[in-house]
Amino acid sequence: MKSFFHVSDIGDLSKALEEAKQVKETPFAWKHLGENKTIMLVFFNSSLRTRLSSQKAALNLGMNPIVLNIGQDSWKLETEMGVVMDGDKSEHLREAIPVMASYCDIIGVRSFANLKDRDYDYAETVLSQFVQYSGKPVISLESATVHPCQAFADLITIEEHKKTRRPKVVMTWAPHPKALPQAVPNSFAEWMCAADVDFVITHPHGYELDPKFTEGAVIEYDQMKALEGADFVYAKNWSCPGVTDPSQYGQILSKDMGWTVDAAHMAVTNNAFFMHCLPVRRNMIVSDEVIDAPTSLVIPEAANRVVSIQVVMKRMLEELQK
Ligand code: SN0
Repeated sequence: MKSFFHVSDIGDLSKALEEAKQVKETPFAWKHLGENKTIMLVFFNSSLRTRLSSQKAALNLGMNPIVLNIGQDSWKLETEMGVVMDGDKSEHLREAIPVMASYCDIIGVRSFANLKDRDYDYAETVLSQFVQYSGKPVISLESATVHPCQAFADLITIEEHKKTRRPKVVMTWAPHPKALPQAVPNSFAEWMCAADVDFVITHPHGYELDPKFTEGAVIEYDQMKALEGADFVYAKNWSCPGVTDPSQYGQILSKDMGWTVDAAHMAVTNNAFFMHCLPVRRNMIVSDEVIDAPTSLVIPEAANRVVSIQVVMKRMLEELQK
């Protein structure tokens, strides 16, 4: 695996899930693979789960992790080409990437959407520079438009908890005080469309995700109708993806608290499990009673972040051995 951005990068999903099961059962069985290998984890934005699970997975594989927080531990980096660097950015990615690459074997990058320029974000401008200038395998640790490590962990969690062969999975938009990226819902949709599940997305009008991630999904604007009979409820806020009106890209179109997932929403489901990638705003996205119920999977879901990224790192290390 040269890079990990999309569900297509992992290949056959049932094989990937089987491998995840093995990694979870015997996490230290591949400790030899990472010997004398280094992964550089580069963070342009905050992180809790991604940072810790990536380091843990690397250590499980015997690999050395190096973490760099851009702008805090390092110079502020310029990401745009052709600009006069007379501002506060001291170094360009064009130099910083090959330098970082010379110190490691794999690179993981977290770089959120700026939510100002849709074309800049959807071209994955920062991540593609890492691919172009590093010559190393690159993992998206949530980039402008995707969060594949999260979506893979979500799929593993659904596989572990499903009670029917083909469960109904509903992703619902929920309100949030800030404008958030579409990376998590994009990837969740992309992975669910590829998985063996009935997948429904519900959101207010104007929040339509980019169709390249939602092909095969049912879009239902009536949230209650969407939730009927659900086996898994996946809540997430995202800002306007600008699909129908590009001028609204990155904006908050609704803060309708009627969309907050509460007991009344869960009552129409098939005693569904509740999921969220975290961090979550309690009583905005989900009520306390729903997230604190035994059917809430937020903690096992976060624990599976080690498993998903360990499968990805393991495959990259196996590739490097060839
Ligand atoms: C990020 C997002 O993409 O929605 C990371 C999720 C893994 N979430 C946030 O930035 C939440 C920030 C907040 O203040 O609630």
